[in-house]
Amino acid sequence: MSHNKPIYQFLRAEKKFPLIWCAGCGNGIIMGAMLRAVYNLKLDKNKVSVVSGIGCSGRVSTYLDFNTLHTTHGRALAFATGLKFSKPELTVLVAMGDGDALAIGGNHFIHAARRNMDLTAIIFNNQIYGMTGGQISPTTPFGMIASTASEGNIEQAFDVPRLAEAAGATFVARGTTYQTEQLEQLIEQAIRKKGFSVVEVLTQCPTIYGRYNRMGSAVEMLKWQEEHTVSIEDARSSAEKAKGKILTGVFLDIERTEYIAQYEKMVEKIQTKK
Ligand SMILES: Cc1ncc(C[n+]2csc(CCOP(=O)(O)OP(=O)(O)O)c2C)c(N)n1
Ligand code: SF4
Ligand SMILES: [Mg+2]
Repeated sequence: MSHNKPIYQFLRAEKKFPLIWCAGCGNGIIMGAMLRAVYNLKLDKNKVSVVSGIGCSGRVSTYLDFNTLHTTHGRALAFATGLKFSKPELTVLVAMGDGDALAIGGNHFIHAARRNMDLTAIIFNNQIYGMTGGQISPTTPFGMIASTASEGNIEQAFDVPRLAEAAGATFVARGTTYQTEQLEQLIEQAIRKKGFSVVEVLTQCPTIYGRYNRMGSAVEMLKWQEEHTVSIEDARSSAEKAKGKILTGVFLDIERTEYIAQYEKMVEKIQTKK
């Protein structure tokens, strides 16, 4: 277990706590996993940046003592792209809600993946717009209840790993707030990757999504994750275990020239022509 690591140095606890997140919200679990991943990689906190959008998840940048940007809804990847381009020495983590990353920010998401900029996108997928009271998002599963879907969602949800892979990401993973050690490792691997990395995190929102869908307490929602997910490795070894389950783990880890490296090659080519 790695729960006692001194990650407190990365928190703006004295200035910014208490958190606005509801009791039982999974966002703090994701934040903890991010911090342990940064700690494990021995990154200098002055060379780490966390860029977030707007939403409950977006508040994460407020609480962290890195170089942080709390940007506008859907635009975190656009800000992060500019930041990484001007300061390539920074490790840039981009924290986004599911609505943030895939609805209003959907275009930025697919183009950041296509470009393969060296960013780590972490999607806090609570399957709903939490902050604004429970509208459906592009990851709300079919049939689930939301403030804008009182009879059940009639839209199909994105399969985030497949979307990220098709758009061009070079590292794609899914974790959960139930499997905290796996989540920490996935984020660590994603940060290590030179290229556009995506970690989708299934997280519980007991206050809005859980209440609309009568899923019970935060603990019961975590139990739901335990019962409804299976690691890719276990799924490979047993089709029976995998039946009807959501897969977790690394879906894709490939090499492709990263955007800034490609850009530098172009500059060199132009300069040698002179
Ligand atoms: C341009 C713009 N449109 C709409 C909003 C209102 N708004 C704030 S947060 C949010 C949705 C949040 O959902 P999600 O991104 O899933 O984050 P969560 O709160 O669930 O973490 C919306 C629609 C806004 N702030 N800015
Ligand atoms: S509304 Fe949901 S996502 Fe937002 S802080 Fe509360 S539990 Fe978390
Ligand atoms: Mg959300």
